[in-house]
Parts: sequence; C-alpha cells; structure tokens
Amino acid sequence: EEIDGTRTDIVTLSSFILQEQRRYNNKYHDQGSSIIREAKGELSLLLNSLQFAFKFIANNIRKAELVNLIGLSGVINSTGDEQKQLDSICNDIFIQAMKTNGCIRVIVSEEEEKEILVDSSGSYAITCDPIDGSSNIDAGVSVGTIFGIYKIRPGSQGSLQDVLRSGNEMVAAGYTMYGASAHLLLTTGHKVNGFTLDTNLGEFILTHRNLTMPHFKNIYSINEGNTLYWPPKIADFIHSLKVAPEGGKPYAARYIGSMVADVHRTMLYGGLFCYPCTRGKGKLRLLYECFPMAFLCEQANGLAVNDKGERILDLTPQHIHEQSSIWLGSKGEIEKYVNYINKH
Ligand code: P6P
Repeated sequence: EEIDGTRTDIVTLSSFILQEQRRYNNKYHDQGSSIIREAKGELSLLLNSLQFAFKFIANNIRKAELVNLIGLSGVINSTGDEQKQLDSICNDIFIQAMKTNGCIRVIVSEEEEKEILVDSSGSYAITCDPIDGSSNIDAGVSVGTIFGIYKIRPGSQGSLQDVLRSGNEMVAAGYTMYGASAHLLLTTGHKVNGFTLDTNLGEFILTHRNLTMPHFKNIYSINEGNTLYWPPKIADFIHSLKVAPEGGKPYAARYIGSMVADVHRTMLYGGLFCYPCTRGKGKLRLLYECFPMAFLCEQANGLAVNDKGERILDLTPQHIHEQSSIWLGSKGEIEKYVNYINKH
C-alpha cells in the first residue's frame, strides 16, 4: 500500500523473524503436539545478531572503498598499526558477533584454519565465508557474506562433529550481498525471503517475499577459462548451450567471478551457475559456499548438484574446508545437465 507515494506495508527483518517464530509455535500448538516444541527464540536472537554483523560489515565495506581511494599511499591507522585487510576485519566483526550472542558453540570461517569452540550455553553452530569474492572488491564488484546454521546435536557441548554433517541438517542459511545496497537472502527451511538494507532506517526491509526461481532461463554462468581442465563431457554440455535451437537463441553467458553476485542474479532471474571440477578438484567450499547456496536454491524451487549429479545437500564433508564442484539454479536447467551426463 502507499500513502502519497510512501510505502506503508513495511516489514523489517527484525519483525519478520519474530513473526516466523510465532508462526512456528502456533503450527506446533495447533497440531496439539504433545511435545511442545516451543521455539525459545534462540534462533531469532541468533538471526538478529547476524543482521547486526551484516550492517557493520556493510558499513566497513563502504568505508574501505573510500579509504582505498584516499589511502593510495598505503594506509596506516591512528595507532600506527598496518591497516588489516578488509576480509580479516570483516572476519573479526563476524566472529566477535557470534561469540557474544550466547547462541553459538562452534564457528567455522573461511578465514580460520581450525573451527572455533565458544564457551556458551548456545544451541547452534555457524559456518561462514565473511567476505566471499574479496579479490574483486577493488574493482567495485559486489562481494558478500555467506552463512549456514546447524543446531548442535543433542547432548553436544559443541565440537567438530556438530559441523561435519550433511547439508540436509542445516536449519538456516543465506547471504548478504554488498552491492549498490545490501541484499540479504534468508531461508529457515520455509521458502526464501529477500531483504534490502535501508541505510536511513538502519533496517533490512522485506523486498522479496517467498522468492522462487523460474523453472527455465537461458543464462549460464561459468569461468570458460577453465574449459581445457573440465571433464570432456562437461565441456561438451557447455558447448551445447551455445548452439541456438531451431528458430531460438543460444544461452547468454554471464560471469561476475564473485559467487554471491552470480548466485544472486541466478536467484532473481533464473539460469544456471556452475563451478565444475578443474583438473579433478572442486574449488568452492562445501560448508560455507555450496551448502548455504544449495539450501537457498532448493527452497526457491531450484536444484543444486555436483559434477556427478548428486544433490549437494546429501554430501557430508570430511574436513571443514572441503571443496566440491557445484551446479545450481533453475530446476529445468539443472535437470538438463543431469540428463545430459547420464546419457553420455
Ligand atoms: P574463478 C571468489 O574468489 C570465489 O571464491 C567465488 O566467489 C567465485 O565464484 C569463484 O571464487 C571465482 O573463481 O576461478 O572463476 O576466479
């Protein structure tokens, strides 16, 4: 609704999270389930501390771009310390926020060699890539924070075993892309909702309710520079997308080189994004790149598989930085790939 051009149906992320918690409780109360699975509000608390971290990171990224412009002669901050790389600043912000919200027992970060165990009474474990695509940031390309959340196993005090689990056990996942504005896509297992940060209000506003991907879209997103390192049948499949069907058009190629940006376009427009094995090795990380993006895709009626056509969320990592191939996007497009490799 609008009043003299001003939107009045504004839903903030904070109120959305509380509405979700109430919906969840009502659902279980309505079913009169004997075991009252009362949501204690801990996940809501965790998601709210996450949104604080995203706002803080967004603010730093804005500043960092400015500072880079100003600090062409190298940046020494007021205490004379060498300014830390942006990704380690954002990693510190993220880890600090997760250590102090009282909800987290285990943190896995792309920037940390080992898992971080937190002494708290929390029930959750979180995996994250604090600034994915940071190598592109000086070019002004959108980067993002990707995260996945597990509930720690019953009776666990928080350990590595709480995160070396199948993607199916994630209870929430999402990303925040820091572009012209900050866009947050979030799923808690009930579809995907998109929020945009209004910097004047300092609030994430609901802008994409129950986001779903089109079943087909002729866009493919891949680093063609690796063509000679893919298995031949993958090179053949990608080539087949360039052959226009009778009276039709070939696929459009779109590749930004920042996973969050390429996946965000795919979530909004459809198509397929993929990073196949090159020389037999996957590049993208299962726990904090592939699982969260696969979870979002499936909740938006899409699919996510590896080179062999296995569902990404069915995989289980053996170590926290394990890599995988990935094909994700519109259901019809991913099924085309799976049918192709099964046929050839
Ligand atoms: P390439 C960025 O470094 C990243 O981890 C992802 O964000 C991105 O999708 C991928 O690597 C790009 O890799 O080999 O195409 O530069």
